[in-house]
Amino acid sequence: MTYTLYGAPVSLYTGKARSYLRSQGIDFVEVAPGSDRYLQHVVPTVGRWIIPCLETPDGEIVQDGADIIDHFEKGPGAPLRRHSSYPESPMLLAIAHVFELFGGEGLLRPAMHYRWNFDEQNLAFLSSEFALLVPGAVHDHDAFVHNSGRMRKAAVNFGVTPESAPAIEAAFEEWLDLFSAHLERHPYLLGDHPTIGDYGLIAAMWAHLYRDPAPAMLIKQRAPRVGRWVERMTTAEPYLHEYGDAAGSLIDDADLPETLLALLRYVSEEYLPEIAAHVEVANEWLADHPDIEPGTNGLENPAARGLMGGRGLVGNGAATFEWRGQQLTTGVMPYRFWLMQRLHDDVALAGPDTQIRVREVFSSAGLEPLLDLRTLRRVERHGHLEVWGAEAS
Ligand SMILES: N[C@@H](CCC(=O)N[C@@H](CS)C(=O)NCC(=O)O)C(=O)O
Repeated sequence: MTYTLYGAPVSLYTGKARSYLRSQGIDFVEVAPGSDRYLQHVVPTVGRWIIPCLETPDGEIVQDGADIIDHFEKGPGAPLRRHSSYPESPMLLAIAHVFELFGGEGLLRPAMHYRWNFDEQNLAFLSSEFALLVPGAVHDHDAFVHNSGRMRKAAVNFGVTPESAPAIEAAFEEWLDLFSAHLERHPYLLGDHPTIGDYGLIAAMWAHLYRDPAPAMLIKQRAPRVGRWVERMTTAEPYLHEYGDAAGSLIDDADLPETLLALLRYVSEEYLPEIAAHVEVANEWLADHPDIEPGTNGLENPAARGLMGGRGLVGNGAATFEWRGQQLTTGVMPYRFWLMQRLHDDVALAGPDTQIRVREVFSSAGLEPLLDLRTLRRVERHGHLEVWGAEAS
């Protein structure tokens, strides 16, 4: 029953899937995307070069970190996992969704900044690590420096500029302090075992922010407890040391710790204006493109990830918003709306009293608007791509 994870140590989204597989004790091997099997079978199956992809023992290919998790949470892999990553409490579930979204998408700014703007500390490491994408490739440092220009430039799409850099660092240090304070009492975001909130956070926090040398040094010096959470998220065995024999239960949803509310407040300041601006731009674009067939994304290149094609480059599907006293412009990616819908859908399933309580908690953290952001058409995943659903009636 061995699964194959196609991914790479340097890859942000592979980190989410790998962390899940490890912490759930699932038997898997990781294979590079430069392998023949990936290039000749997986890429044609999913329609684009993208990692992570999972190949099941039956030969099914699952693309996307959240879909890989759901293969074990809600699909045929369920008997293999140790515990569910979706909290039963609708309140905790809503909070877990927030951090799945924020970790995978809202922490991309520090992830890109600390990866690409610290050459002295990072470059030799990155050059060696990127060579791992292609098995047997000769490590050519100069070629890497030349080729990495595209990725370096892509950082701009996430709002990383010389002007925003100091505030990105201040914001990330604030994040480390708040998360560290929370981890003083809790081994994971919502208690004694990881949830989809932790798996979202580990995306940015692993490959970029804990493995790359410059931010690793920062975390180890400033927030060692966060570093141990990262290590805990990447082991199959219990790694709980300072928490003693944690009972395995999640926190009480009627008594949310102040440190968790502080993290939610941080998300509202750090990410709410951005995702709200993205929804607005997407809705303008959808209003201008009423004829997109449901089940397609209306793009010339259907494999493109940005709203208007390409990679969401600034000037081509980008949104501008206020962040820490400056204007930032970032690329709009429909994938984020799909993650946000998972929050909306689960909140909608809760009873009326619970929904009121969720609103109260979100409102106290300044996050209530996140519950009401809607694109004119839902994002669906179809044929391994993000596509637009039917017009809302
Ligand atoms: N939401 C996606 C995102 C995957 C993703 O963006 N992967 C990156 C590597 S970390 C990638 O494959 N990029 C290739 C490209 O942009 O061409 C998932 O989890 O599958």
